[in-house]
Amino acid sequence: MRIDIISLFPEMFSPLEHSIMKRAQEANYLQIQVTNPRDFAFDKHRIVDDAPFGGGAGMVMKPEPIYRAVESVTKTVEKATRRIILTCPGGTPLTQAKVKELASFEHLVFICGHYEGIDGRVREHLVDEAISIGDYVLTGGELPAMVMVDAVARMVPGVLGSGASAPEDSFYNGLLEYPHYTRPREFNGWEVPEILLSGHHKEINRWRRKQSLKNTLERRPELLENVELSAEDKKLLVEIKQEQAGG
Ligand code: 4GS
Repeated sequence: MRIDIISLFPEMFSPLEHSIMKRAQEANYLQIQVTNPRDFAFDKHRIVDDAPFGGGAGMVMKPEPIYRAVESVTKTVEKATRRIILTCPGGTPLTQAKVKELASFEHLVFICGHYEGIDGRVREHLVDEAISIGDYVLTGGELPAMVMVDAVARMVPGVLGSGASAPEDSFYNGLLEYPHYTRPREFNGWEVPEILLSGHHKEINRWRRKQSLKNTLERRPELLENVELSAEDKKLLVEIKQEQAGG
């Protein structure tokens, strides 16, 4: 997958040069490039923002440098299925379902807003979709772009390596995760659940599924409404509710 990021602050993307994202790029599962719209501002002072028409505080990012920056990264990628995304609080909320959808494209372009915002014509004419990472306001679209790139990248085959854990994590199956434990068996008097030491894989899987259902029921019950529960899941939920009622 190829990912292009359009940002006035390319240095902010250094987290992508570490750990899994670094390895994924080195192994060529991902090609990520950051393009600065300032390089496409052709006036003497390379101006990328201006005061808003109609007045008001703050500056607005001009459309032409962003338009040219996007053109420069789209014309070099041939015949790719592509999505041009604006990171913006008014966009579609980011969910794991949305992440999976984005992961099906060959080329993603993220436009990061900064200052008060971007000239409205960018969203109206250039962008395929605006996406938000949550109902709060940040200083720029760089962190949201990084969140989206990270979440999408780990869905790309190969990125997580051979011990691929994407199918098991939170939200992949619509539920929260079960807890994980490692050595030592006892620490500070705190013990790991006995069942995990038993070697009974069927029982362990049942216990994990039950913990997953329990965490979801207790912390995010609304998620259960959108999950297909098996007969076994329903039995486990009855057990959980009985245990809760029993104190
Ligand atoms: C978000 C968000 C955001 C909005 C960018 C104010 C600078 C800022 N982008 N999800 N201007 N939440 N963007 O807060 O995506």
